[in-house]
Amino acid sequence: MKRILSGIQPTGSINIGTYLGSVKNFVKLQDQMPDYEFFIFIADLHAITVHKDKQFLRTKIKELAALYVACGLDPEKVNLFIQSEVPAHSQMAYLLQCNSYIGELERMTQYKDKSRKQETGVTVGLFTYPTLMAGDILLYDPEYVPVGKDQKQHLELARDIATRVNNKYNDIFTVPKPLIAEVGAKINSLSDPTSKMSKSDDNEKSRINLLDPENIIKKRIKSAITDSLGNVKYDPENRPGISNLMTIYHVITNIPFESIESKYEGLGYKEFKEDLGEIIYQELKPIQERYAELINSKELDDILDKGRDRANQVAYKKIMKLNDRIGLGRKRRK
Ligand code: ATP
Ligand code: LTN
Repeated sequence: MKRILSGIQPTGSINIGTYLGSVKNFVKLQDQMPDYEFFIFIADLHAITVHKDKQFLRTKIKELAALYVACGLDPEKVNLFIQSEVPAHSQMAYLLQCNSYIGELERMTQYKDKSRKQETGVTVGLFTYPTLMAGDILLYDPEYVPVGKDQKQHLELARDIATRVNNKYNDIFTVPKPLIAEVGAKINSLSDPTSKMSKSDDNEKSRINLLDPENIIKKRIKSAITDSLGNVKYDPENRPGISNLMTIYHVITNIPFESIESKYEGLGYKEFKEDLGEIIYQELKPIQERYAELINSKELDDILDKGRDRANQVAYKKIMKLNDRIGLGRKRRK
């Protein structure tokens, strides 16, 4: 069976950017592509490339798993698991590091950005992060990897590494293709609409988290940066603020941009923002209700156990096969 795989970091609460750009797309895909086996995991090993408090990390891992299911991921269709519970991920990262070059990792823009922002020492883990990510992917031979635009460069590196290892060790990996959602692929910050809405932004006003209460959701939209022109018009180049809000509106409701423009013609931002606040709240309400049921439930643990067991089954096989091809250990008796 062909496969699809993606991961998400438990570095903070999920915001509507990640939800609209990644999670929602995933929920759609699981229904649109019934011929594929889905793997989705919580990338906790990725989260520790920058130091995290133990309690914070534990809480976020569980929260993320519950949120995924609350957002509509169907455990019958998707293997949901926690990365560190499948040891092959760390093993594969090492094997791929021995097939990657310092120069190509130095070119990764996310590494350049994140290492620049780092006040204390930059860890080797932050540097080798893309090889861990390549390993996450190549272990499962997925045909497609749904990601946001910001992960495209990492995915290209994974493809390069796969091709290199294939040439060296006789076609062991499927070369994965990115699957990038057309609109909604990038939701920007509410306080700086030229940069991505991110969970690691220090400014809380820059985002709406999936578990935010109604009053916060509406407050954040009300205070979102727009411009002084005052008319609702989609023009991402020249008017990033209002266009970003319209993108959120469009991705949730499926209403085309032109129809949104005509709906608010002659009205100011106030009406538009009030409606958008309500639209977001209505979208998040059922998710929050389901989350409350799941967070401390046995149901959630059972889902994660099942996902872990299936992932281990596939990943262990691949690691053993690669070890063999490289010539590590003793030759396996088949
Ligand atoms: P950080 O900002 O801390 O690096 P993040 O907010 O980008 O994290 P991730 O866990 O790295 O979140 O991303 C999970 C997935 O969601 C990725 O595929 C990413 O591309 C996508 N994604 C994250 N933020 C957005 C956004 N604002 N718009 C669209 N997609 C997003
Ligand atoms: N690096 C990604 C998360 C991630 C991932 C993956 C995505 C880790 N491993 C494998 C797709 C496939 C991020 O920061 N969004």
